[in-house]
Amino acid sequence: MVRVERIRKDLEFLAGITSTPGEGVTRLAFSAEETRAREYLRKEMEAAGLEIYQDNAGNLFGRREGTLKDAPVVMFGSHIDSVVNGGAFDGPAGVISALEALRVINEEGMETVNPLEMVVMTEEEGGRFGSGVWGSRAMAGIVSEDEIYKGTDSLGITKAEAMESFGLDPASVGKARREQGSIKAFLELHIEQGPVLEQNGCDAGIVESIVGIRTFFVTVKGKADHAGTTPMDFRRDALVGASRVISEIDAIARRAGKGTVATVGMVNVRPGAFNIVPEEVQFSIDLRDSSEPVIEAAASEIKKYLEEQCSSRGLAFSWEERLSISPVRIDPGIMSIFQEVAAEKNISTHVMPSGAGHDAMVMARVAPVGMIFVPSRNGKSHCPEEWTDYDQVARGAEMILGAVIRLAD
Ligand code: HGY
Ligand code: MN
Ligand code: MN
Repeated sequence: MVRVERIRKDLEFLAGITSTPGEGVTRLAFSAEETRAREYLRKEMEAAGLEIYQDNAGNLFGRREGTLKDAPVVMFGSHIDSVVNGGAFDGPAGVISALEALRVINEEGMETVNPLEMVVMTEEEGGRFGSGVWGSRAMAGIVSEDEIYKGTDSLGITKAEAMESFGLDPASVGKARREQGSIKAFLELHIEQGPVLEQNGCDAGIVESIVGIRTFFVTVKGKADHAGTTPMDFRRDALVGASRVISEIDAIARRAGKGTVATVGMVNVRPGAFNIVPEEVQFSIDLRDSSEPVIEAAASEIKKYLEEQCSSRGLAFSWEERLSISPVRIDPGIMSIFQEVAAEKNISTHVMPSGAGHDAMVMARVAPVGMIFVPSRNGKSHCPEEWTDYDQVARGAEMILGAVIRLAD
């Protein structure tokens, strides 16, 4: 049996490692906070008898050998990097469930045929460099040179520089790629980040599909001018143009499809003074749907409207795609394993889609994946109010434990 007091201790410790104490968890990729969190996890992983290693993308692994040495590994875990001012459970709930499952396997001296690896994925959120699911994309072999050497964080630091300060060699990221067939299954426990489980009074969600995600960064370029002396007809105001596009993005998503969502979460205005006509505006677009063609159509409609607005206002623009991950269907075999385990352990479940993106949707390129959710109080996430009861995490951890044992035998 997993032990909820250990899960609580781990999660409370990690919740305290943040660069914004009192304002939620901020633990960005390759940061001092992530380093401290990893030091804690390394100690706990060692105590659980795991062989610890890090791959060339920065993913941290704890491995337990099986009886069949080079058999494909059963991998499970999640991430510990967060969004800015985020919550304490998005990511860590999955990492600590994996750790606790391995503690139990170790304490009970269980043997498995396949080796087991828990994983702490690197930069799932993309909160620092704008392109997330980095660790799983490195394992799937779909990272780009540009994002390593060109993409920068808000301080102008490139991912390459951040990786070097983290003791990694950015040029060798390719070595993190996993061969097809080398991973028997990848399992992830995650908080639901929505209200469905709570509304249905269910202990756990069994995920059946994960939405596809496209993110873009758009820069609209106009002309800086004096706010007092420049007549309205002579202006090339980048912010007026960008704001027309941003409100149309909302309308396009509402028209596109039932589950289509689009979010403009970041807007930077330059030079950003009250008495200067804005010269340049950069904004992000996060577009999601369970159907790829719907995402395609919405993205091209947004781009077309951007072109029209810019040409009619004498503005220029750049359109950069940062992330493009296809929608994923979860392996039905793994879903039924989760159902069996839940039934055995008297855990109530609800089959559901995931509107949030996760490493599991990328890992589906290299292995069959399975995903379960544990409830989020009031459906809140990506904010300091994010909460899941520790015994709810423990029930999810029991499902991960049961599924891992089945898959590794
Ligand atoms: O953005 C997401 O869906 C996830 O929380 N990274
Ligand atoms: Mn998240
Ligand atoms: Mn997450």
